[in-house]
Amino acid sequence: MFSLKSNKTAYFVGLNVLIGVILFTNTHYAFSKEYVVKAVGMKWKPEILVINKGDSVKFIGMMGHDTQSMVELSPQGYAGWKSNMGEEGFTVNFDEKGVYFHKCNPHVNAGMFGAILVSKDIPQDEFDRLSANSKALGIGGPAVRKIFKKVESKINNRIAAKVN
Ligand SMILES: [Cu+2]
Repeated sequence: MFSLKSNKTAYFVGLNVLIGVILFTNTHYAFSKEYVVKAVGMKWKPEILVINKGDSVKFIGMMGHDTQSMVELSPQGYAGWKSNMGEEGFTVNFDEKGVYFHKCNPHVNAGMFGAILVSKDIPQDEFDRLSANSKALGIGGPAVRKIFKKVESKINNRIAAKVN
């Protein structure tokens, strides 16, 4: 009798822990959003996307396109991504804040670049590093710098720095 009751207690404690883990896991996913970037003609729509840490981005409309992150215009040490040509629904998870530029390899000459901002809080020194790298770009440089100007206008602390 005693051992049966004890087993029941252990069972309920175990069940509660399990439910707790499930709720915690679901809560994590409930706050993460999936965004879409679509290849339209030789442009990415939206060209600049602002998301939060933990969100993901899915690339669609990929027939005749690919997507690759730009190492020199991503956070330092970021491993990067590269889809296959025409890979529909290629998805990237963003776990670190920062600015991530991406390109479509067949259309770099047409200026098919985009930027994903994971949070608008980009430290000034990181902004300066990216700015210097954008100026050093060869092919696609002018197109990237045009997008970089728009990125600058979206960053919180950059605007604050200008006001001061
Ligand atoms: Cu393309």
